[in-house]
Amino acid sequence: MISWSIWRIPALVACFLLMAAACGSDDNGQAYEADRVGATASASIVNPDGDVVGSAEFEQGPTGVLITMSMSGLTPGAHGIHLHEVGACTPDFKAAGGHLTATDEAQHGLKNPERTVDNHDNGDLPNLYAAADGIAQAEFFTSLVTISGGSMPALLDADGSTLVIHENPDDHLTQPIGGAGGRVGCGIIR
Ligand SMILES: [Cu+2]
Repeated sequence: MISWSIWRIPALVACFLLMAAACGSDDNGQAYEADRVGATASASIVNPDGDVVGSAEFEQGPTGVLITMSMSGLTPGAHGIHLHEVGACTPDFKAAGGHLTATDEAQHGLKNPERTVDNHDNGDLPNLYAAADGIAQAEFFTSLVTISGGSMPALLDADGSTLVIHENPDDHLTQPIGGAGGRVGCGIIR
């Protein structure tokens, strides 16, 4: 009888967790599809000539998405890097559209004092730094997007999304892209 009871406890906990994962709700009681923890995506990053110059892996964690990437052929130093709203890099990188956001009123910039949880630019990330040889390796974490939907805008939504690398640093303040300049790398997230 004792061993049966001990076995029952984790089973009941597991059932509860499964129910919670299948049907979450926010503070307002609105149901949303829970983030699929462990969901993954990846992107092959090309330069404006279409040559593959890097790659990125995306993994959904319980509170956000971990991005692991490597890239070569960059000018040394800081480069703005963002999640853009359309999964396209051709005919040129403008096809990637603007940043992935949940509102047209989105405020760009991690240091922007006008920014709130209701209007942040979901595509924002810290800068990517390339070494003297043009190689950059980085891990980023963002709680402002999801891989496939749930609490935040999805990378793999109907029109997809892209990881875009800019020629200059993002100052994390200036609208709409932190003064990061042209687009030197683009990867469709799949
Ligand atoms: Cu950008």
